Amino acid sequence: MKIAILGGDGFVGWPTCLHLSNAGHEVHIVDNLSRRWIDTELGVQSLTPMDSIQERCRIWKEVTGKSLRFHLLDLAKEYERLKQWFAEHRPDAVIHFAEQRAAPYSMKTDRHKVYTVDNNVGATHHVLAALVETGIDAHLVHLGTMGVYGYSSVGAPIPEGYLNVEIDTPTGKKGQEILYPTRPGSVYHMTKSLDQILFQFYAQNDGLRITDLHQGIVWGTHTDQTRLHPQLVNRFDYDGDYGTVLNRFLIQAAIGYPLTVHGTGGQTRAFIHIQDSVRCIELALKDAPKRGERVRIFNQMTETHRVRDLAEMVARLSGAKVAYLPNPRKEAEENDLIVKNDQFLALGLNPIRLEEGLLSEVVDVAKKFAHRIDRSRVPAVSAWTKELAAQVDRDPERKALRPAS
Ligand code: NAD
Ligand code: USQ
Repeated sequence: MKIAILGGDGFVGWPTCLHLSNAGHEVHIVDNLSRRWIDTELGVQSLTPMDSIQERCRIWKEVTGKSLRFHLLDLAKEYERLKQWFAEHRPDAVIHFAEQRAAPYSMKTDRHKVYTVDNNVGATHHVLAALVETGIDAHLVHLGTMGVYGYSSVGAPIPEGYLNVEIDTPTGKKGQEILYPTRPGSVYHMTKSLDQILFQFYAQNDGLRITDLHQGIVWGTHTDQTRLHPQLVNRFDYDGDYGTVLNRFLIQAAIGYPLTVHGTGGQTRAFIHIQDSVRCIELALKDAPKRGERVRIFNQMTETHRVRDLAEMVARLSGAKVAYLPNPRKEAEENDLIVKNDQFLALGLNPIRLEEGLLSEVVDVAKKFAHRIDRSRVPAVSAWTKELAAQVDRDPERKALRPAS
């Protein structure tokens, strides 16, 4: 297949490009490199040294003989160019990763909120409108988030996207299938909820074939292909805005930094290893919906864990200390989470479980590149409200974690 990978320079996008190119597909990366610019804005860098996207593609060709083509394009700002690109390249499938994906970044200031909504909703809508306008019958696979469901304890498993409800009508109860009600916990997660409505409309109105993958927190760093050469290494975010919880705990353990648990650590979240994430995308690609079918939604996660249990596990493994800090986010202190993921299991996914070997692999990567870590960028300082920001600022334990300036 000819596949356009939008956002193919990112943490999940890059290993997906390699995986699908390795499987024999013709892969085109479309990215505006905004994630690299955000690193510059925040004054941070990936833990792992990343080459330019052009150099990464050159190395892939050298190692495997396979081509990856890179196209610099801003999906949110360059609608006409995107349309032309689709008309010229006519991909069989489009995988859409190209959004601002950090909840803390989306909550930093009003400017960051506006950017995140404009970028994410703009990019998604432009892709949909351009597919309709160019008449390309490509399967669109979008990376959504488990966070659209929200994290209140409902006491029942979260279904894959849809909920059957009964509505009282004058002639009795009528059954209906609706999108599971969204309860996003950040501006970023809200954009993924908005994406869902856009998909529903374009599938229903224009017959677009769309799969939305509600993904949990991705952890780990290497996949089979990124291991092939040091310059194919994946990016690895550790900072307080882009680093995700388990990967953060693992680098913190590697550099002797106390594990930064927010609040009681009673938050339960869904997780998936990066290798499984790329496998799931391939499985979803092969199982395309037909024209006129409703949006296909998969829960792309393999296990759930409570944040404090993860911290204790990493502490046991590494001897790290655990720091319970005031939570900068407005989120439930404790929640249960049971998630259905039957569709991927039925398609043959054999999940990688969180286990010591893989955890140690990340700690080893972190130790190797520990000299690249700026400890002052480790604390999470973006707060969801001004009151939470003040609380976080007053906390003596957090102050103790800050390096002297
Ligand atoms: P990332 O930030 O590393 O990669 C996103 C890529 O998209 C970057 O290369 C960026 O430059 C590009 N991009 C952003 N806006 C663009 C635009 N307007 N035009 C062109 N390119 C643009 O993110 P990631 O961790 O690889 O996540 C990829 C997708 O998966 C995101 O949509 C995210 O919401 C979703 N997701 C990620 C995780 C996770 O734990 N990383 C979990 C669940 C879902
Ligand atoms: N947390 C800590 N300590 C930290 C960092 C985070 O306790 O140092 C807590 C947070 O308060 C939160 C939980 O860990 O309760 C998860 O935070 P996270 O930053 O790992 O994940 P999140 O903000 O939800 O976002 C990440 C990705 C996002 C994706 C989402 C999937 O950045 O792109 O959509 O995971 S999900 O969480 O399932 O919605």
